[in-house]
Amino acid sequence: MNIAIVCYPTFGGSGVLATELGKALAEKGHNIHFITYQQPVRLGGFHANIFYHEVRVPTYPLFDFPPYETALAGALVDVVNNHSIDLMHVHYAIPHAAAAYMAKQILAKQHKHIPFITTLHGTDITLVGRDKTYSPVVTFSMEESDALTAVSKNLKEETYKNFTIEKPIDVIYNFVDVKRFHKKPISAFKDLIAPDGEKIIVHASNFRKVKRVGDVIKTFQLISKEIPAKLLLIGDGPERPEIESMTRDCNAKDDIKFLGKQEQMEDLLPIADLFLLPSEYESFGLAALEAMAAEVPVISTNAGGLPEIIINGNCGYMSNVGDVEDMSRNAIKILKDKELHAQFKANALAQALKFDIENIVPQYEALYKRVLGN
Ligand code: GMT
Repeated sequence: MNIAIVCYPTFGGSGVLATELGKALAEKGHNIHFITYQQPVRLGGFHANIFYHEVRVPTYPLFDFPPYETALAGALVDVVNNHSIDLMHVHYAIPHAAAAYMAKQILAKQHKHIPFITTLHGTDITLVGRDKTYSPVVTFSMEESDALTAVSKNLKEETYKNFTIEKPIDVIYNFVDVKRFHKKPISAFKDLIAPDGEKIIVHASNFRKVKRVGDVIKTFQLISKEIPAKLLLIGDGPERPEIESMTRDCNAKDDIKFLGKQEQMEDLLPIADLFLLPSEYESFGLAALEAMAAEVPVISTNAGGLPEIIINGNCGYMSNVGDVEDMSRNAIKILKDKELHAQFKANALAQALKFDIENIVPQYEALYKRVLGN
């Protein structure tokens, strides 16, 4: 199949998932055309079946806001016409689903019937998509999608709760390429971070409010009172200055390192002993799944779709949002008990395997065939 994929090219989970899906489909022989405003971060090197089309947004002095959605719809029409695209798959509803709808209508006038699939990822539904300004367009473009998918059962429920739509939603869970993450830790790197054998705790996110990174620092402070530990914070985003200043004022400041945005998560995660994800909401929690694939137990909240991914008391523990005492107690329990830690690590890997790329990508291929009527 020739498939056009639209996503955010940045470090967010939806862009990561869309890029990994495109790469996996290309490996299976499909031709994948990424249409984004910059090269997706996880795209990596050359692949004969992968094409990248940059959306250019011409500006004009009249435009206070360059019309990205119009530029994207135009780019979709161009790519479909010139590369015999069979279907469009857009990730994150805003504004991608509306642009795909527009492209579909333009192509229909040219007697080309090209379906589009919208994959809902999380904040496009639970936060920004619910905004009164966006909601009518999101509702319409979800309803007009030829198929609609959500990355967890929880996100499907949230969609029906927040929007008046009739459209059936297929749940296709996010996935991870377990082989890529299940590596031996790089010992020189581990020694550099934790020279005296301290436990290594990792958090990775886009540092938005919904991630509650402040709770990572609070939980870590409580942990480090009991166990020598180091905290690695991976990622960047609007809350980072606030978190940096909170860190400067805390006792454990010398044990906390900000690594910024990192592409090679598969090299970093294996050195971790524990992954912290205290989010207010996660539709899925792809970062936690990648940690589990690297055999790292997860301490998280029980919000959104996280209970669909993490088995409480088996490969991690889940607490109520904001309960940093409980999160630190659970973390200490795992880190202090060598046998329990080893068991949780093995369980994390076993659980990640359920979401392995090999189990999930065929579900997208089956959906594509269904939408194309094959
Ligand atoms: O908030 C983020 O992490 C970014 C956001 C995105 O769409 O880029 O992530 C959402 O999609 C991910 C991939 O499906 C999910 O794993 C995240 O849980 C989800 N984030 C939220 O629901 C807050």
